[in-house]
Amino acid sequence: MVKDVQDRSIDPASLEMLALAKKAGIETAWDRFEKQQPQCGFGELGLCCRNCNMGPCRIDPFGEGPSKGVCGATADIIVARNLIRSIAAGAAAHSDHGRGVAHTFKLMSEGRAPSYQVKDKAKLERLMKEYNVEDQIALAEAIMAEFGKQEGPIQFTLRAPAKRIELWRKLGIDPRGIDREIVEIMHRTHIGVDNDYVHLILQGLRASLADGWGGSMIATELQDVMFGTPKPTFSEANLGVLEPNEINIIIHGHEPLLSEMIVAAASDPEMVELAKKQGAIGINVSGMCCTGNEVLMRHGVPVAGNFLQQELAVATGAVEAMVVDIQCIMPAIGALAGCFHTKFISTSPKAKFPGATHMEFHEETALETAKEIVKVAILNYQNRNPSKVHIPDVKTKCMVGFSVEAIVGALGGTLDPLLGAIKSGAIRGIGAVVGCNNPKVQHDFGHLNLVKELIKNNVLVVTTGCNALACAKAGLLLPEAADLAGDGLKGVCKALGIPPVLHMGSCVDISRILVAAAAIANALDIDISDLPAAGAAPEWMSEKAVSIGAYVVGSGVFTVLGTVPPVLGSQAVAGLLTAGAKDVVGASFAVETDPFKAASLMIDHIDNQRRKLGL
Ligand code: SF4
Ligand code: MSK
Repeated sequence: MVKDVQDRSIDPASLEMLALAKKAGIETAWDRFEKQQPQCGFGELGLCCRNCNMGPCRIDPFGEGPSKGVCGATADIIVARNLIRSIAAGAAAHSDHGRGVAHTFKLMSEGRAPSYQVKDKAKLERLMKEYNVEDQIALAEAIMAEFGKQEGPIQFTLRAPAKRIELWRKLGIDPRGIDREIVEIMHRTHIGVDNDYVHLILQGLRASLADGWGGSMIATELQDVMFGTPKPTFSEANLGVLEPNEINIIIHGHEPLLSEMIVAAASDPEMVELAKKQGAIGINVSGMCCTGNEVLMRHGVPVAGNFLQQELAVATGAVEAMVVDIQCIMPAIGALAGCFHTKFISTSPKAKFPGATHMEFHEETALETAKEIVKVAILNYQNRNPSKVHIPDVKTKCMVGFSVEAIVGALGGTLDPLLGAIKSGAIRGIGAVVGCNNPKVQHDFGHLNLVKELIKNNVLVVTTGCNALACAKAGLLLPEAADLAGDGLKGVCKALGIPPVLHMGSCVDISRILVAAAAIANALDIDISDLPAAGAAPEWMSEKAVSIGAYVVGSGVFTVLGTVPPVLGSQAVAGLLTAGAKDVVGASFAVETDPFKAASLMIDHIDNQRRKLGL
């Protein structure tokens, strides 16, 4: 547990704001985390069950109290059920995001969402070919049907290497439909249904695969079609991107459906004129969390920070509006915004918050609503209290937007130079580092130290989500960061003019990493589980991260978690995840809270894989 404010983060902008918040008596997630101590020991071990009203039941981990719930459920059953319910929630969140994007794509295709257009025609055509359909509406219908499919396969799962698909089918974990697998978890974990921990975990893997190769991949692909496939671009990151003399609008959450429109509305000359009339010199839109990643990589919109910085951004007193959609938005923002002039504006029909003004966003009228929101922010400028404004003078340049297409482009149109560098050992392997922040660990410490260790040891890092934003703030997304890399990786980066840490996007864009892994495995004629690659989520906290971890392992990639998942109450489940899974799906989890040791585990794994491949 972190006690001293100065130990809460390693990010200088956050530390500056945390000191200010302490002085001003502003409560943050770190304070609330401390007030929660000690957190429930049964919950931490996954040993508490509330699945029926004979409970709640809990199992005594020391063997002195009850060893079974009222129904007879053991620790193994309870831990497995709790874990896969988290997977169901995470897969549902990503996939419902994907469904929202697919729905907008369908409306756009039918001419009913005039604010949206096709920006990547080539990708659209590739998708139509993949789905074997003749027109855009048929594609929209086929993709929408993936959610309610009963028998599978989900089309994009066929992008996995043949050996992987064969394994999924043999194990019975090839997903049949996105919604079906999530619903089946809820059914199987109801009292008195599935009570075999291995069988439960396999269903968790199946639902997670429906997320990674289904819902998340649909979100990524259709976002690229509608908003453009990211290309390398430069921008800036951290709280210093807020402008003292401009209207500051922060877009926070996950769906680019909204943030794209806010970005467009804020550049409307009428809006800029109105801002000037209010005495501001312009309108400054910046992002936060994954919707921040979306507009960062497509438009170079600066990003104010990652998950744990959302309250700190409001505490700068310089934010006219924090506009949110779905996921990772703290309900605490409402009360905090009330201490400043900040308008907290919710927009999703799915997500309302205490203290927020709800301006509901619909695809048919998206740009109009976005303009109304921007106008509310502009008119709020006059309410800013200059004596409460404090913007840390901390921001860093970053290079972002490495979609798979962009990586292939940077390599000269083929994966061969990358494969050559891996074979020669110049690049030892690939590390996928992703995930959230969590006040259980020092903010950004796990992210940055793990990534730095990996690149120092010639592991090329691909990143998304809040890890990507931590790396952006620390300058690791710049080509110059190659100087921190080992000689081999440094040489490759310098030759190609790329950073040693490649920003691949938001959380749903981990699907890009799956596509890249499949392409490399296919090129080498091996399975993903044979690649010299490893994954990590050093500061994860969300249920989406549980689903991500499960589909990454289910796809064959060894993954290290930096915060402890609530599974240690069952030795059997913990053993299955950290060892047994290797014999089943060819990959397993490790838990390591020390990022330096986590890096060693990943590097050892990569070296073993290299040896097995004869490299
Ligand atoms: Fe207790 Fe079983 Fe009900 Fe869970 S399902 S609350 S273990 S009786
Ligand atoms: S935003 S899920 S805190 S990565 Fe995707 Fe960051 Fe985790 Fe949310």
